[in-house]
Amino acid sequence: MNPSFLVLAILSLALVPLTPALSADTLPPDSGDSNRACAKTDPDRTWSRPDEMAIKSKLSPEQYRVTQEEATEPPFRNAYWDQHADGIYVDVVSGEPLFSSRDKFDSGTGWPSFSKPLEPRLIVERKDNLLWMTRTEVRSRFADSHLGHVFDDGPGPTGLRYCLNSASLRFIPAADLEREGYGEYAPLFHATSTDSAAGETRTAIFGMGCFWGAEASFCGLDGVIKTTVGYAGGQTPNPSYEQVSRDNTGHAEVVQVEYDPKRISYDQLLAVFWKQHDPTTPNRQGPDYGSQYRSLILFQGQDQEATAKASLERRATDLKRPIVTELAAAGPFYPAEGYHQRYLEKHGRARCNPPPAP
Ligand code: MHO
Repeated sequence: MNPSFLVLAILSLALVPLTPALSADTLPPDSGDSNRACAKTDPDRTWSRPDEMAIKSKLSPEQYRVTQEEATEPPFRNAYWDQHADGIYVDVVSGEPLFSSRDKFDSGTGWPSFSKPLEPRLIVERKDNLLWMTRTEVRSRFADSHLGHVFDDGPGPTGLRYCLNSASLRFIPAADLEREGYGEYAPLFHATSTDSAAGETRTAIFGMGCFWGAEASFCGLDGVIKTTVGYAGGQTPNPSYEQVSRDNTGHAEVVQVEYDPKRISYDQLLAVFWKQHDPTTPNRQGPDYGSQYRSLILFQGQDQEATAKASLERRATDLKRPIVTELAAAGPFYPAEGYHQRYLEKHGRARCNPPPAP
């Protein structure tokens, strides 16, 4: 690249105004294998940086210059600046998962731009002073690839713009995540399920405090096809964990349980729900306070509503204090960030909080 082009490229990378239109959040239908979703994931997954020879032979000259020599590829003439498909972006050298299409937005810069990393632990930030300005370089943790820079003029809620080089990345389409060994990210792209009787499976949504534990209560039960943690019951579209934890989105931390009603009934799921949390503490589960931790049943369809009401009445007769569980019709469900999915499994823990007193 000639030097004047490089200066132009870097200046536009820093200065081009944003068009903060988030990429469409329409999610494709589930791709299939019904047993995969509750599979255990490796809690301490690592990636490796191949040796110099292997890196050289694996990468194109441009990929090499960008990842190994901190070059910047030209805007608009790169693979992913205008790509909107659902999937994740991994390091081209090591395969470590870095960004998600759910956080990709059209920055107008000609480089792929994201409002947040998929796995913050895999992103290393470093100040650089190239070209008379201080910028924050972003690199991958294991491969130590140069990826691009992060600026603070991005869209909400993070306000960040991770401006990346396509040459540092490999895109894995949502439909290939399982096959490529990134199955834990597949829930990010599952359809938001408020359409109850669409197929042979149904979904149930429960809020019962910290969603890590809520998910662990259902994941693995016979007849439970898949669990996904997320946010529901409030107003803010597409909220982040940080937003929800501020207790003003109206959302609760919830688990969405996809189940096969021939193998496990909604009533049986409700029995687990009552047993695994304390439905008598308003906006609180153990040490976790705030409306995001409220006890909540979001029913889908009249049959779930009737079953939930009857189940609540039965449970009330067993408890000394009144049940404060909110029952409401399900609205949109927003899957949580990848690192919250099957969190306790990944961290070798069984539950968030001590079990409720019987
Ligand atoms: N007290 C818990 C809450 C996490 S849950 C995902 C913790 O921070 O460990 O809200």
